[in-house]
Amino acid sequence: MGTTTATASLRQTPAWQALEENAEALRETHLRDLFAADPERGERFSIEAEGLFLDYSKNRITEDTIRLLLQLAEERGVAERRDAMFAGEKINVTERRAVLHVALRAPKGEHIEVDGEDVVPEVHEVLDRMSEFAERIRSGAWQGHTGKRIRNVVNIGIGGSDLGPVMAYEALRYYSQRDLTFRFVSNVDGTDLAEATRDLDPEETLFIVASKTFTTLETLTNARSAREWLLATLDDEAAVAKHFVAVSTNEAEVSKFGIDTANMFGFWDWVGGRYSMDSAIGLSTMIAIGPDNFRRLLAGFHTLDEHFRTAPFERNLPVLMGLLTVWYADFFAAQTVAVLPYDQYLKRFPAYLQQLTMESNGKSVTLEGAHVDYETGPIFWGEPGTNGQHSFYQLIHQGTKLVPADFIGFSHTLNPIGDHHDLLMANVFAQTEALAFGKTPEEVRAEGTEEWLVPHRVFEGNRPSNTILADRLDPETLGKLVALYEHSVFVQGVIWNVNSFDQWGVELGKVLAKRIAGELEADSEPELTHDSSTNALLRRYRNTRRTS
Ligand code: G6Q
Repeated sequence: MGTTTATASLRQTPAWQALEENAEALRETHLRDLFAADPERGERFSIEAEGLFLDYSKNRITEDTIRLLLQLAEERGVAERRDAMFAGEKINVTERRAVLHVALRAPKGEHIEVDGEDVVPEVHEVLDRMSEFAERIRSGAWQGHTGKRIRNVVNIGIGGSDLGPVMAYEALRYYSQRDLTFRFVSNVDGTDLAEATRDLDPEETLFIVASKTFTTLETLTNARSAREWLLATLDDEAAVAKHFVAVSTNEAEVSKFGIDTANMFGFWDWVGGRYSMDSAIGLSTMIAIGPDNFRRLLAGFHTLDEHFRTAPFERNLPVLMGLLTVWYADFFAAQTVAVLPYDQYLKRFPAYLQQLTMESNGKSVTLEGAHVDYETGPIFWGEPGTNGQHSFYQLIHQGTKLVPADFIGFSHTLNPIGDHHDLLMANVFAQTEALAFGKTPEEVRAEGTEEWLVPHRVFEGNRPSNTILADRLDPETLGKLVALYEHSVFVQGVIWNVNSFDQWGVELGKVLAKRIAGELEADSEPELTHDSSTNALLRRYRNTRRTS
């Protein structure tokens, strides 16, 4: 577990101290000056690997910064911990689990062991079963209880069992079978299920209940109500077998719910919820895009895994991106990172990344349980461009907060219509340029602006961004992009010496709500022993619910 250096206080490491000095020296340096001093800067701070091009030159860094960040990665043992993850060591120490999402996309024939057992054959066994099932749905061979073919697929899951599937479905919609309808139900708010099913024919609807534990309140509540909805029309318990399948690690709970375990697709405790979109949790994705495209998605993930595992750190995309995130969070007090995909299909990508990054690195104790004395995971947020430009970009350009941003764009669009794509991409380049270089008072005056208006129209610039370009949004590319962020998160977690793979904050919510739900549902006034605010809120809710 860890290297000796990783347990030393982060702030005391030589690289950290040198980085503090480097940041101090750069505090007043403008990107304008950095670019003016080095005509090659754009090329110097760009790399291309595995079909992804990363331009990180518009960051507030020098070659010294990168050298020191790489030194920090070395001092913190990033390579050793990466190798421990790939080797199946139980690096998720608080849950005593291996962390092996990389095994989900390992090609047949590779060996990855957990507790002395090669897990790759099992992974492919499940993939083969999923493929067979997906083909039966896609071809119409799988019939519902009344003999009709399935036309609607509803994934019921939450968190990691929802965000990956919904993001991947939206991202790869272009490749989806268009005579199938996909819906995703996550919220325990009955509105979610009601709106998702209101126009569907139960005879043509398949529910995928996706839950690693199969004990999650939201998912089981939705699944039970979905079963009632189905049986209200089909009126025969036997229909459940034709209209419900499960994705889970918990066979006992699946069968207790009434789903035939022959229709269950399994995965393993070494797959974290937010790292599970390429396990059986991706069944809805596979039905949508087909098994071949799903395997292309996995191949993309694997390509980036291999890159992360083998590329030298100075040319390693997730290492560089992870280090830059640490750089702004810890040395420039940046509280957030904006993710701005210029592709409508990636509209749920920021939401997906929010869970991946914030649930992973939103931690404040080290692996050894000590409180950190430095900043850890920043807030991730974003919207697809160009929509964000017409709302919150104002703050990024002229506000008082530093918001490092990742711009993501593609050379080719999947929907060539007129000059839309050039216009879209023109905005990517224009935005990153404006953020970096801004507009000086002299430039504003030269435009003929009246003096009193000048301060309002000045753009300080010096706002950092990364630009990630790829050829087109296909299944491989999506796999590479997700793996890029997964491994970037890993690198950050190692630097900060936190466990990126547990989520005790999520577990807390699961327990608390159960207790209060009992108090809300009790027939007679329960004795409330919360604080005075919570007690009063509960009483008020109980009373108003009764009277209205
Ligand atoms: C992910 C988290 C969390 C989890 C959900 C759903 O890393 O653990 O988001 O995915 O709470 O859990 P189940 O899949 O067990 O229903």
